[in-house]
Amino acid sequence: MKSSRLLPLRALTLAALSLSPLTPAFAENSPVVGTDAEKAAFAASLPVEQAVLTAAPHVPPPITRKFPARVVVNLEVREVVKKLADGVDYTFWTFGGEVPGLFIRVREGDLVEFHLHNHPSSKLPHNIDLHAVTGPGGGASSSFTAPGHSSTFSFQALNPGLYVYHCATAPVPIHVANGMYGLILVEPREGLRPVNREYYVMQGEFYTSGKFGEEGLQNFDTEKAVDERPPYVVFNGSVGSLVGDKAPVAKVGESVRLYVGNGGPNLISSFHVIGEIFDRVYTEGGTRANQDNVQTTLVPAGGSAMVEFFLEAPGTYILVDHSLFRAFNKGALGMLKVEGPKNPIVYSGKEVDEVYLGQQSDAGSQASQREAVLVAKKEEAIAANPKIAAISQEIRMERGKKTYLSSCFACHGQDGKGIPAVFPPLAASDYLKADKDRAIRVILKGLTGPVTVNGKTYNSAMPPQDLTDDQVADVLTYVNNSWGNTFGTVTVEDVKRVRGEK
Ligand code: HEC
Ligand SMILES: [Cu+2]
Repeated sequence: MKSSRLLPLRALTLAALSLSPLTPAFAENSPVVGTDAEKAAFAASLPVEQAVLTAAPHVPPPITRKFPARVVVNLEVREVVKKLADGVDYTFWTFGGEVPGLFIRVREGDLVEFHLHNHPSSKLPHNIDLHAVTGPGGGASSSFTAPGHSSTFSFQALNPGLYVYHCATAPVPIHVANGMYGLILVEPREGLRPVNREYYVMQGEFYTSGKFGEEGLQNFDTEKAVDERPPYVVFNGSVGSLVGDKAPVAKVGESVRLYVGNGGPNLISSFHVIGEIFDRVYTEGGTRANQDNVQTTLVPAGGSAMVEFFLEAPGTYILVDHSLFRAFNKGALGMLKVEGPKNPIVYSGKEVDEVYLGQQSDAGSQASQREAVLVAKKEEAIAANPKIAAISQEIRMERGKKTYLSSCFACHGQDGKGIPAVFPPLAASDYLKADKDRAIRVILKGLTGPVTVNGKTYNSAMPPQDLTDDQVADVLTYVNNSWGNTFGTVTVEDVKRVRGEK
């Protein structure tokens, strides 16, 4: 913190309050020491603004305000199952449903009114420790929030810089290891140097019970975490999050600033962009560009860096943790795609992604093809095994029943008998039995106009049902095989085919 801001300004503040509380001049000289009442008056004197929060790799727009505001941040904690890699799922604990958590951007001197919401579906309490906070715990104890509750606290962003925030609920390392971190940028009063593009990249490791690439929902492995042996080291929460279509883009002749964070919980990142040199680095996320012409910058666990570079030549630039097995074997690899005219003087042309990734991507695609064949074989084997088939059918029926009870039951009734003259029956329905595809269409698109079921005409309307392909297959399989119906199974492939119809 800056010592100049420690002067007690209470007298000045009170004088200003009684005058014109909204003048920016007053607000810039906000109180450093004050009572609750003075704090409330200070808060009331500031213009209020809702913070724009963005999911990586996006960054909220630069702040153009020349005076402080009361910035309201609403951040929701959610525990969600998401993709960690192709075929690999993980239960992430998140700030805003994303790993890393949503990017927060405020200005030096802002009063940040923080609302932390913990979604009712969460299993655990969570909180937030923002490294941008001056105060014990960085907000942690004020924001401890049980599932289905919200906490509010406020802090003044005294020090500009790029800060990590994270959950600090015990056991803290597990909350962080499950994805509970993100970045908050406190822009200096005078703003940052203007650039054409800004992106948000944050590294973190995941300690899965399975090896890298082992399919299915993975559990957290405490032993690997304690030993610092992560199967995954990734940017932005998953392998491939910044690759291919998802790669951030820029153009030749543009300047780029990357806000690089490292959630850890254990490893230090040797952040490097293959094919670029950082013109400027703000080491450790401080506000002074303290080094020019840097190849690789260290980003500590629980720390950050800002790097800026100008793009002279088109092509694909590869973002890595230069601890290279992490990049090529554990996922810490992203891309920046730069379009524009060739610049043969600066670079002759052969593209870096072919040089570096060619063999790997060939091997990768061969492996993918082989894998697809094997997965198909596995499915065949499963389908041919009557015992597994019977269990799968039972699972489908139970899932279908759940969907039925939440989506259909209100109209068609628990016993599928419907209501005479209003809702047609599904039990023993000749209409349902006659045409499987038509039944799928009814669910996807709804049904209106006269329809005859078991000799009786209904002329009403069924709204389209907003269900996934799986849910449609499950619910129709359930309906087709309940209440005495034996109308056969509906598969996901059936639903996909019908959904694809013109
Ligand atoms: C809001 C009430 C409503 C809901 C919810 C609803 N339906 Fe219907 N459904 C109807 C009505 C009304 C019709 C007849 C439409 C008409 O008269 O054209 C119908 C017709 C049908 C038919 C064709 C006629 C028959 O009896 O065989 C099927 C099959 C069907 N619904 C299945 C479902 C399934 C499965 C769900 C849940 C995923 C569902 N419906 C949800 C009201 C509903
Ligand atoms: Cu937590």
